[in-house]
Amino acid sequence: MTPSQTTSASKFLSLVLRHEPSAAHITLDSAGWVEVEALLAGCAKAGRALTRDELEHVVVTNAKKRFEFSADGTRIRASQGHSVEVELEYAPQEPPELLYHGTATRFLDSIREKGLIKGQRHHVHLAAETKVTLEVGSRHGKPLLLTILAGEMHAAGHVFYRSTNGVWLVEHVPPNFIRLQTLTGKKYDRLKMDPFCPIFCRPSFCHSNRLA
Ligand code: HQG
Repeated sequence: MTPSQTTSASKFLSLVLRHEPSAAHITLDSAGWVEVEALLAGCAKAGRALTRDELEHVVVTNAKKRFEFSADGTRIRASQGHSVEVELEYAPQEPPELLYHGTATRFLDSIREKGLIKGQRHHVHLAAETKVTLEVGSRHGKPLLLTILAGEMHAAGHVFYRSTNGVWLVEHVPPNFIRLQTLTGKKYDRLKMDPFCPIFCRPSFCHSNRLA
């Protein structure tokens, strides 16, 4: 498979396994799983034929590890990101002190008022690092990095889950647990060059930028 064929197949699988199983003539079980055989047959029927080897290639090479096989290899599901009703059955976990969320500046007023809400998805998605988080934000407009005081939230009783592919999931983030970092011009360029962001993600910086 060429890289563009792999990306195209991955996008179709995201659609089918997270949002619209009927696009490949399949149904998901209550935890989001489908038999691999049924998926391959459904993809063929939808004019998006894929061999088992190609499916494995898409799953293994996916940078965000969006899909997972069951232990016996007979079933497949998306690890997170669903809009269809599924219960992923992750166990609650204690999060690190700080987590990050990438969003766009145009959402800030609403986030200031309501906190982070899950919208169409089952959870608000948070990340343990900033680089991918910023890319996620830039899908929606001018990117904005929010630091989430996850340790404080957890201590206050909020329940966190971690998906198989390392995404932190939570029902809601109230505004008082969000710290703001504005990334424009030079700062943003510098951050892009340094994925570990040693300067702009210091807790002291984050804590000085209270959102509420
Ligand atoms: C924003 C990627 C207004 C929120 C990533 C985001 C992620 C608010 C947008 C996954 C708001 C929702 C999810 C409020 C939140 N008012 N806007 N109160 N609260 N928002 O696509 O987090 O590539 O549903 O900040 O890695 O962008 O799909 O969520 O900008 O894990 O595998 O509303 O997508 O993974 O957008 O992305 P989305 P997201 P994949």
